[in-house]
Amino acid sequence: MQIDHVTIHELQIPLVSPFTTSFSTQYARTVVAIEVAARTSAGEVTGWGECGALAEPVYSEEYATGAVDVIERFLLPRLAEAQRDGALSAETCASHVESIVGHRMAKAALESAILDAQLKASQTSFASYLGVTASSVPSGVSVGIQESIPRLLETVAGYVDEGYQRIKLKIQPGWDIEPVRAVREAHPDVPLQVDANAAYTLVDSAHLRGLDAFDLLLIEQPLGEADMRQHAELARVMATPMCLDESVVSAEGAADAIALGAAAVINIKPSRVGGYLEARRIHDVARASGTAVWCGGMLETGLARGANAALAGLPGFTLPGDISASSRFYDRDLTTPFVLRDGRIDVPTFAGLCKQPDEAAIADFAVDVRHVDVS
Ligand code: SMG
Ligand code: MG
Repeated sequence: MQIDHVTIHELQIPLVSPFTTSFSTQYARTVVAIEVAARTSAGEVTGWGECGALAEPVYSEEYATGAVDVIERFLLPRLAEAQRDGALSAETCASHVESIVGHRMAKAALESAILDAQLKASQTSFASYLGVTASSVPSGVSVGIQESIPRLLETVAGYVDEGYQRIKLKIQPGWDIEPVRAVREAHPDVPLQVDANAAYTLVDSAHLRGLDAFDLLLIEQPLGEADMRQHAELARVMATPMCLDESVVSAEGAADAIALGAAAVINIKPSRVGGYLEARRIHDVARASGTAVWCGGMLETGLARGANAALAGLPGFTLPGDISASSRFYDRDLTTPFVLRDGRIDVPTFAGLCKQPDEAAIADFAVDVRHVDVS
């Protein structure tokens, strides 16, 4: 395929309610969406890709306007150069931008847009590209830190009533044992897990062991992003399975985490690891060693939610993902909404990676639009 133009959309989409984690409260989602206009043997196609970076570098170093900058100034010129020598494909995209260090979320957005165009051109769904035969995947929901335990119980009860099959509670020092106990008492059988987004240190080991009483599926990223060895140490003293999110950004890193005993479970977020192709490699590495994985989320819009559902149809994804309905975060999504059916999200059958965006929504939420010529 040959790409002539790329449009970088920066959008701001309001959330249905504020989402508080140990590192921030999000009131709206700043989304960078990449639109590529490609010429293929099947004619002209448009591909879309969504960037996982938040507005500020608080989850990882990447942030939305930084991603726009790196895509425009560093990634697209390399892609333009590469396609002068031959046709582009999603499978070669990463190799053309590998001289740029890091910026995996920016790279993932670009690779996704190219993969979307490629799959649309060949009339292939992302599920069949992956070899996924599942028609739906179980849906979990991530519940932010609330102002009080009664408010938390109300929120969780609402999600359980909607049919969500697993509840993940965000925790931080001062909001951990008691909220988890309250939810476990109210819902003795609900699959439950917690996510600290790196809010603790090893000094907190004895305190964190208090969570072992609540039959949790896992504890996600209690310690810092760089603390792989310390996670292994904490895993040895806790009964709750250790899950890494922020610390695993590649298949090599996943292999190290598993070998060190730092991860009994891995949260695979395609955006965090540089795209869906690397996400599949992490799945393969984990599966070969019997390590469970599940699909994480970055409050994806309809542009990426379906691709996450397809990925989660791979056989190693044995735990429900943070793949909730559009309505969990958005009153108005960028596409027709993803809905829950019996606590599950359908694996898309349309050609490509992304649902067709609603152009009016893209225009209404636009903060900045840049056109880049890459011919
Ligand atoms: O997309 O359902 C979702 C959000 C899931 O909790 C979620 N993501 O660390 O796993 C995580 C967080 C990162 C984003 S917090 C703003
Ligand atoms: Mg997490």
